Amino acid sequence: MTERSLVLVKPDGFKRGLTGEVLARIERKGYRLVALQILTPTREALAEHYAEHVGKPFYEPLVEFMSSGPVTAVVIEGEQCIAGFRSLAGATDPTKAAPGTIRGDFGRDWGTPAQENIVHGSDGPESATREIGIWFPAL
Ligand code: RTP
Ligand code: MG
Repeated sequence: MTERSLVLVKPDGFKRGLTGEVLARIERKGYRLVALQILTPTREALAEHYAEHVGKPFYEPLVEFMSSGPVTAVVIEGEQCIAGFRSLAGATDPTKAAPGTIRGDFGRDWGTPAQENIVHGSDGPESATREIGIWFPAL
């Protein structure tokens, strides 16, 4: 089934110049880029985006990190691209992510001081619709 997913190149990925690398991997996989913007997320947008994590111990450091600089927000489209992009991204903790995945190849510094793992990808069809609405209200 053709799906859309919301991908973020997080501030660590952006700062390290990995945006093109992430986009290249998405395109190489055969997914299409539907919309793209560079912006520094507000705390308000992040509270919506990370609604499921509000109140968890890692929430505050996560928002600090995510609002610390520009991110690239991207809507991708393709056959089962939600699960497919999460495979490309690899495990949440970059020290456990397999080599060949974005987080396995480039992620580091887990927990010091924030949970830096290069990318975000929607985790299901409902999250994807909800998150695309937050970052791209016009879509
Ligand atoms: P994402 O949402 O960024 O694609 O990552 P995910 O689904 O693999 O991970 P999720 O559980 O949704 O967590 C969102 C982000 O919060 C940070 N995090 N830190 N235990 C921790 O310290 C912890 N757990 C999560 C990470 O930046 C993670 O990507
Ligand atoms: Mg998640």
